[in-house]
Amino acid sequence: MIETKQHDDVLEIVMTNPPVNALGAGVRTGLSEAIAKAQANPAVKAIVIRGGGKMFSGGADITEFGKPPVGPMLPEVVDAIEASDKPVVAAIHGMALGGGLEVALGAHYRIAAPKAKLGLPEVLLGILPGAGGTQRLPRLIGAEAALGMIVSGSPIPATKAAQAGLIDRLAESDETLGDEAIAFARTLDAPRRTGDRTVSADAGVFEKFAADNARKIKGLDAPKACIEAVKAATELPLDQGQQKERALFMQLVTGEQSKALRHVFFAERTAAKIDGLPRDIQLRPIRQVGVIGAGTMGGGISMNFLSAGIPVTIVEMAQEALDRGTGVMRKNYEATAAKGRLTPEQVEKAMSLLTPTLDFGALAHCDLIIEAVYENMDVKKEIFAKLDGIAKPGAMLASNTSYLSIDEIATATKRPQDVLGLHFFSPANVMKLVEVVRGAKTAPDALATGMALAQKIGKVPVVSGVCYGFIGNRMLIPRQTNANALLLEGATPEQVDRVHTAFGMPMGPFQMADLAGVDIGWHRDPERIESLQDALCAQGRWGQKKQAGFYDYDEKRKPTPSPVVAQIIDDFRAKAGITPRSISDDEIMVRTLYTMVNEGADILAEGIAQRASDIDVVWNYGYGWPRHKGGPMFWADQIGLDTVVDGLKRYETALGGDFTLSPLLAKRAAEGKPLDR
Ligand code: T1G
Repeated sequence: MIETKQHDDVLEIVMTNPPVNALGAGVRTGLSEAIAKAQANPAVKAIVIRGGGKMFSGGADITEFGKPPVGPMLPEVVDAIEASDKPVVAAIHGMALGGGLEVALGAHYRIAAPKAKLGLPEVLLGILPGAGGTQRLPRLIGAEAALGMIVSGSPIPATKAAQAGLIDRLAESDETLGDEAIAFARTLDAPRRTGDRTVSADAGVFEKFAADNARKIKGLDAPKACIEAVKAATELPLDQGQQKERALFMQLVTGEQSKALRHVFFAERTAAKIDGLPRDIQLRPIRQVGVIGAGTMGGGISMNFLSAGIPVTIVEMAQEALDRGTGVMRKNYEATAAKGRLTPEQVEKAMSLLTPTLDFGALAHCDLIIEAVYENMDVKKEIFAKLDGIAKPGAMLASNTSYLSIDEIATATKRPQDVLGLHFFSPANVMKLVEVVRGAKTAPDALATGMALAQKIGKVPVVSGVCYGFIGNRMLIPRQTNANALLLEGATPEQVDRVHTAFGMPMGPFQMADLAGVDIGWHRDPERIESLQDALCAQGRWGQKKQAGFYDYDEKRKPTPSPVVAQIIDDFRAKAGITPRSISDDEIMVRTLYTMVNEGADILAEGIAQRASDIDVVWNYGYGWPRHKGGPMFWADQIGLDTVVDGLKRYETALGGDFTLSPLLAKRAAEGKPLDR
């Protein structure tokens, strides 16, 4: 956990707790003992603390939260470092995050390798830096800069940290850091305690910061507490400020929001594991990707690979479509560059890796080919049959289908073992989620390669079995069915959507329909009007793209309730003989959110999802589920599965004959156990 090395009169203390040097009890004990021993050792004139392996430290051991505390606690260890009578230098490479950076803040001096990153991401876990970070960081870089780092949770590069005064020196490289730190320590003859400093701030700084960030921190407990703790640093001496920090930390770490955010942190990492497959399974090399279809999805999918430096051959049927598709890709890159997130050179580099062609045969040299064409089974099977004759042996053949059966698509080939689903979410170059769909015959190495590749291009992959809509879109079905029914029964689109946005979703079912396109899946026959969707589409109300859908939109796409839609709904009610009634928010919540949980329980019971937490990852990264509520399955456990079951039973008449209560949900509710046993 801790190794020490004596370099003449400098003691080097190395934290060794792979993979991230999490500051678990063993590391804390070792650090504490090493610092204490050094005080009593006359041969030690100065101390260097660094991390073994790939980073300084990823912070406190999050797996310890919620368990009985084991001393020494991190604040004590950091205080002991700062109290050292011999100068202490923190030598930082890789990442110094959370408690890891707080250890470095307890040191008297800091030197970092040029590519190192330093941050206090606790707020992303629903907590705050609880080992003095809210008190020492402001004393080093000022209250406003500290507020920015602590409330955003975003790490900063070592170069910026040097400019801010957070570190004293930049080393030449990772490789020279150790020696440079020891040499630096040797030049020091006294400690320089950050806690001895004071920091002041104009009174309005904190209120202004809170007001400027109001939208971002709305409904979240941790950011407010971070602001309060940093404010305390400008008003109180270190020890009192630390007491304030500790009190706020304890409130947050035991709160529902932090439990949910920690759940998502681990759920995302667990989702990357495929039960039953060895973690070191041999992956297929993917050097060249082929994409069929240069539409919105094909273009977005291609950008993910190009941005990761993987060449893409993109195929279309007609030159005009090909040119339009590649033009949109370039425009998207240039828009990102305009925001300073890409350099023009990076744009050109990415686009240089793209080979647009009308020649289907050009896919023969690809290691992975992703079909992203019209959502029609016959079209897809025709394409896969052609691919079967063109793709090289061992090439992976993926469909981006969002609903259809990968097993049926695979029957169009003689290589079902190479066929899988890679379901990207629109806009594919932005949304992090990829559902990696395993067919009945998908080879384990193909599945594992799909998962690893998704991570390589910066996505969050989740394994899904084959069913209509896989995990996320299948759960949308009961939500949308009930949302539409609620309109006919008396609710308005804005009432249904408000329940969802008040819950924390970025948008409600009807806002989402307008964004995605009301005409998705429409039969295109304006004479055939059998549903609200038909009625809207027949009048050209296809959503935001037509400035009219369930809402009216101005040129800035600002939505307003539509009297036309209200009339369409009224006409539909009259035709169906429905007398509108007042609909409560509770009924909307149950019929559109509890039914999603019910569907998720079936998805779990059928083995379509490996774990309930995988379903949560799908909803966090594919649909913007509020992270501080963990995900639909975590949230259901938090409010109580019996609450969910009781709610569904309360509205079983309105839910109608098509609705069936998930046996797994009913069972777990009766047992008082969570869905993920
Ligand atoms: N504690 C416990 N386990 C951790 C961990 C942590 N802090 N960080 C990572 N792991 C596990 C992770 O679950 C995974 O496990 C493995 O390490 C590799 O992680 C008092 C209270 C550091 C940037 O929020 O952001 O300090 O799946 O796949 O991509 O103020 O991990 O292999 O079994 O993410 O190289 C604050 C959280 C804690 C940083 C590395 N620190 N970690 O990314 O590896 S609270 C954080 C990360 C705190 C103090 C407070 C990333 C990383 P498994 P990985 P990576």
